[in-house]
Amino acid sequence: MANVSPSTQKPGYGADAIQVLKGLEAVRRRPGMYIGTTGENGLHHLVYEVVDNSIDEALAGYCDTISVTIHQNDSITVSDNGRGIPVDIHPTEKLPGVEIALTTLHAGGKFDKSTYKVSGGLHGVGVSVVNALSEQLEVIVDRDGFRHTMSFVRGKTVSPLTKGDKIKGTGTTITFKPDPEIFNTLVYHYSTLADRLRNLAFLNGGITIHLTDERESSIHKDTFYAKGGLAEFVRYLTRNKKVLHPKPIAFSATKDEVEVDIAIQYEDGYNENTFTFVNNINTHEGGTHLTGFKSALTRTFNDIAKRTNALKKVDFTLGGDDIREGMTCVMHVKVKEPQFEGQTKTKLGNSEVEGIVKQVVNEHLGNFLVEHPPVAKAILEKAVGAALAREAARKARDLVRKKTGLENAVLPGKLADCSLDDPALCEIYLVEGDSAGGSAKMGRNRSFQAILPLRGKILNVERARIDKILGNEEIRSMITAIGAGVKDEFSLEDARYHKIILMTDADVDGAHIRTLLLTFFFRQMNELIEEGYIYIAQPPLYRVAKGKEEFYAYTDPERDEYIERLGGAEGKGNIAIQRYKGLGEMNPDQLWRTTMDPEKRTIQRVTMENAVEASSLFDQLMGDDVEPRRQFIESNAKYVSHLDV
Ligand code: 0RA
Repeated sequence: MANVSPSTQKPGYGADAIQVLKGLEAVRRRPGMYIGTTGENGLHHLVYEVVDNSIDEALAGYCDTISVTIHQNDSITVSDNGRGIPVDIHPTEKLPGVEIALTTLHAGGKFDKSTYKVSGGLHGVGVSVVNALSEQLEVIVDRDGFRHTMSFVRGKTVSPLTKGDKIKGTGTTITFKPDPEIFNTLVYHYSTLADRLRNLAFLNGGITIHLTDERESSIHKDTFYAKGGLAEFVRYLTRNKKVLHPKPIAFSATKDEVEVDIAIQYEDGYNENTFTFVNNINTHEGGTHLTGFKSALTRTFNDIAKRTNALKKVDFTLGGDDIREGMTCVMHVKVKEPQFEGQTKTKLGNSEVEGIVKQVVNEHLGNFLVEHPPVAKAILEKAVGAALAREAARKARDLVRKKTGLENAVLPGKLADCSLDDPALCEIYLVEGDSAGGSAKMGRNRSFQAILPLRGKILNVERARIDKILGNEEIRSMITAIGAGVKDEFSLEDARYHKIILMTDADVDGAHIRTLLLTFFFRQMNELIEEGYIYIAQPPLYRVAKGKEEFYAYTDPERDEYIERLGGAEGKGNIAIQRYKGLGEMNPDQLWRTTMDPEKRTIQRVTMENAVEASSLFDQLMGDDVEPRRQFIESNAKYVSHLDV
């Protein structure tokens, strides 16, 4: 439009009208100032801007249906069944209301100061901006018994308001075609519009919003409607999740003219999803409403926890993150004069809102939880679990930190470390029992072999919370010795050994301990298994000897073979057969020769062919059912594949 001087445009227009044209020209010159970008976002923003006006009309109580249509030529129609934009001549502007609305920046308040604009789009610019950035725009107003039409080209009136046929209903229909001189794309994404309109339907319960796409040969349409508003919103967002309580927690209140709407749904996952809106605008960057919500949520749950003694298991208060684990929340706040701040102007700045949201949450959430003890209990249990896990993660981090700091000082006392410090050359034997541990310490090659004796049965990590796992002495020793941390803090590069060899007795107890250790590594240091760092030692089951000749047998057939080789059956010809019930029955030299000497030993590398299946298998095996566990212990070869080293 830069080719036409506004002042020569339309003779007869007053000074105000000239101002108007200058205003819209400014929009065309710097569209980014008004709609952010001239790319996809800006293009879609045009639709939101128009729809927001209809939403305002709906919120004022005069409209319940809005339709959006994407046409084949990339134009968009937005229509509503509201009162219709006023068509009478404005007393001071001397122009029809609808013309002012479409040609004046921030026109909304100019002729209707009493209605407060709740919606109004991201930049609150109004439909005149859409008009300025459209190659063509046509408005139809059904009002006062007649259909009125008017059209514009790039913001300029090309056909003045015309009163047409008699009509019964009321409403406004705006059709616009985004200007290709302005936008570098004209292609609307159905799903982008659908997401926004769905949000609007959820945020403004009771409004029916239709979306139709005429561009495809088969017309695509959706209708969005939510009677229950935000409660339905969170239910929709958690539709594929396992929820902790059947009905969302939802409440609304108005304080000092600030309207607060909140719905909360907990599910059994570990993520937090909080969406906040102010006057229908998604406040991605948060702000005072979110701050108020978070602090009140934390306080309310801690209060309830204290009152119901839910924290007896933990000696600390629940943190905000703990309470928000598995939470999906939508908050919608309506503020008369919102101040938007931040990089993308999506952060609420109004300081008074923080206290208001806090009060509303304290009161309503507090009451809800008191009135619904099972819901409170389920959420608190989840939060306590999260708190314990967080504490455990901290402990694990400390362990790693200590290790990198004063290494020798904090290595477990029971560890007999090796002298080399290249992890690729080093191995650690985790040995069942102190006596076998003692033999292993004496029999080893101390340059590259470390020994950590483990006393008795280690904790079943499958059935314990992370804090308990890390509170276990034997487990802590292992973590410290290995030096790579656990879970999220695990880092393979910090592993002090590239071979971690489990050495347990060849009996049921030994098999059980081995399973417990494998479960621990699987859950807490999975990468060690994935990278093939975990091995199982193969101590012999028998010693077959005659005079100075001796053989170690690892299986029954092997034993029989050696017996035969030495000339006969047991008892004949002074053949001595010893069955090892435990590692402790071997002296250090025997243990070295049979089980630890890399030249002679056989060790099995533990592999996980399918971690997901392995996970559920561990779950079954280490769970409460005794039978599968017994079977597993008898044949846990499933987990290991043979590897000669
Ligand atoms: C100002 C005053 C009145 C209605 C509207 C604006 C209005 C604007 C839009 C934009 C899209 N749809 C709309 N519907 C209504 C009402 C004035 C009156 O009737 O008293």
